[in-house]
Amino acid sequence: MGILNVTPDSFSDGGRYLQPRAAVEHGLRMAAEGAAIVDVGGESTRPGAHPVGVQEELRRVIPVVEELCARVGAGVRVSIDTSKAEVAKAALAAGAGFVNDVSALRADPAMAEVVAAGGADCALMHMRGDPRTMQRGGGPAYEDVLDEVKAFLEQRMRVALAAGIAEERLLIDPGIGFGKTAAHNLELLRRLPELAAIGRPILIGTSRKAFLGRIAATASGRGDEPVAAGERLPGTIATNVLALQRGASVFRVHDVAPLRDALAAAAATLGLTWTSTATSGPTTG
Ligand code: PMM
Repeated sequence: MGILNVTPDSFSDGGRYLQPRAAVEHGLRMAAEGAAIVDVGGESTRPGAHPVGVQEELRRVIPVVEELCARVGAGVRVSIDTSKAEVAKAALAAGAGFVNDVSALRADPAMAEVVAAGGADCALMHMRGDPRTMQRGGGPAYEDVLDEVKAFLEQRMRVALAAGIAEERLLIDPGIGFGKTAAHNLELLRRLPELAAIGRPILIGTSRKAFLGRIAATASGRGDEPVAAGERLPGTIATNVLALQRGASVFRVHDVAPLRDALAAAAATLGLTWTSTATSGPTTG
């Protein structure tokens, strides 16, 4: 899953793809590099980000979704990264086939029905709080982060099923970096097989996230200041490869070509048959 943020303020690529033409070209490039899904988002979810109104979000994303859907080849799906039912509905009407809702159908009471009526695939992600507040204060606390995330995802799956979304359309995502400390993120990655027990494909998003910047800063003796987002590819590769080994099958990333090659090599080593469009084998079924 290639990330296409049509926003002025996303943490690593904000402002780069605000012009529809630049956004579409980048989406097509990621598809050509092997992304099976291109995830178009018009509202930043970085910590502290301010909400965007529905009209502004529609204005940013719909022209991009329309043109991408017309131009990506067969076998590549366009996803809409939104928590607003109106945006999801317009994107599905424009040809998108996947709704990536970081609120897991909580932010907008009309969202579940839109996904169900559109027959779309849907990623349910765990988040503590909302993007404005999730990393505030002394940091979030959990009794057992994996157990809480798992119980949340099971509960959101029940809500989705009750709204008429078909089970085979659902993916689950522990929400790396959303209301979690670095230690929580690492524990979730380590214990991913426990989430795989839910029985739905796992989507994982570690790409360029801050905890990788801090690990790299420590490793290279640069102190407490995280390395820049553009320097977090090695950590992105390491965590996605380990997530593959632990049962993830959809990898939301900025750098599609390097991740394609890393995941292919990892899958071959593990004896999995993985292409950028499918995983199967002993550990992922
Ligand atoms: N992370 C971001 C945005 N959307 N969606 C899912 N399902 N999982 C994630 O981990 C996730 C997401 C934040 O990253 P970005 O600002 O680079 O898009």
